[in-house]
Amino acid sequence: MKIQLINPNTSADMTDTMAISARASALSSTQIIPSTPEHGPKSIECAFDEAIASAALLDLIEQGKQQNVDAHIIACFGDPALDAARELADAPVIGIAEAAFQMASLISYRFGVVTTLSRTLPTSEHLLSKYGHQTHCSGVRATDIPVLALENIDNKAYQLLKTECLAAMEEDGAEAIVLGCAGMSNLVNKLSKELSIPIIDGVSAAVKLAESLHQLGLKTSKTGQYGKRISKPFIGRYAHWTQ
Ligand code: 2AL
Repeated sequence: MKIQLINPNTSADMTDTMAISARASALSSTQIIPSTPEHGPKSIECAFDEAIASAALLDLIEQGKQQNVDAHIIACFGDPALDAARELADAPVIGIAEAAFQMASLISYRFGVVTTLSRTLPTSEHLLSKYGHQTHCSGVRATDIPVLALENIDNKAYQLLKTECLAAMEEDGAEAIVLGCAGMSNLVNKLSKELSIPIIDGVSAAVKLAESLHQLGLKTSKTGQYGKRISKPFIGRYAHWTQ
């Protein structure tokens, strides 16, 4: 099968990192097609970044559709434009936050989330509530590591991340930890070994869910909320969306 792996920020280095993680967890028959927008913020860390990144992200979903991909992954922990992408796509669209929460809830009664900036805490909290995982989350913790500092993470930042994971376990009672950024996907093995607790990376979780849905022949329902978008004229730079 073909999985389009969309990094909605414009950091090509981050796309490369997540593509390595995605390929490491994918079946050998799965083709991972990494995709980075040409326009938009270098990292997504607040509502403004998300809003600007969303239009380019939807263009990439359309591109993936033209390439007949079997699933799209939105690899940013805020799951930006996920509902809009599902309206556009026929194939499944999987956000890495939702994928990670789903996987974590299968192997732990309470999981913790360790993310980047404190500024992004409400985003994770809103998503937990939206997806119905709030009661199974022991808490969301921030490291205050900017997303772009994860590209070449130094030991100081890694220790910060590990400290928050330990605090999630010891103070909050987390039985598993969800890493709250696609740029952390390459740290999952090291953290798993050092902390002896399940560590869930949303990119790998999304790949495995995409493969499962494909093998079961399940696609996005086109009835109701994820039905086709409403036809109308679009003006100016969005004229290509006119139907
Ligand atoms: C993210 C992420 O996964 N990619 C990005 O640009 N921002 N998430 C986050 N919590 O900051």
